[in-house]
Amino acid sequence: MFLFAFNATKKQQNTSTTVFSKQLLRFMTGILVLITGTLMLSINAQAHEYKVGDIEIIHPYARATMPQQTNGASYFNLKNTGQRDDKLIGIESTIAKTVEIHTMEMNGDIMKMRNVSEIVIKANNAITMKPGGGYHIMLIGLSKPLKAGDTFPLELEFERAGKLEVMVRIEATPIDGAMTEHSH
Ligand SMILES: [Cu+2]
Repeated sequence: MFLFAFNATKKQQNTSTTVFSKQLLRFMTGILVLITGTLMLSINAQAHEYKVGDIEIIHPYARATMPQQTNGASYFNLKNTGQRDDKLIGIESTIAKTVEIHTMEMNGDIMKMRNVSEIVIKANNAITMKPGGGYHIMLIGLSKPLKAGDTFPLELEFERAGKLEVMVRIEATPIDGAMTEHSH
């Protein structure tokens, strides 16, 4: 009787050890997956940068479009690491008939887009483009729909730093994104 009880306790201990190590293994695997994922992401982000003179273009991307959509938009971060102001004065692409620099501002309740001829990037400063406000690159008359996973070239011209070609990555559009942002 006494022996039996002892055995039972021992068995329980073994089981709980097994359960514990299984959980630990799962936890460790989870951590590993997380670390690997983070590493790959940061390598990806680092690889997607372009530089000409003091100007850096970081992560140029565009939102995927629907087949019937004729216009699209591209965004990137602009950085001027130099001691003098520079200007983005020209932009071209084979992906669209016309490429324009737009700003988007709230005018009361109405979102208004305006075509501007240049973007000034102040010395030691950065400009972040993102959907929903501020600057974006408008692609008017797309030669083909923008498909997530594809890339297309964008030729940028800066007054001081000169010309730079970047590859724009097309990213999936969030469900409610495209319609509200880029209906002219
Ligand atoms: Cu626009």
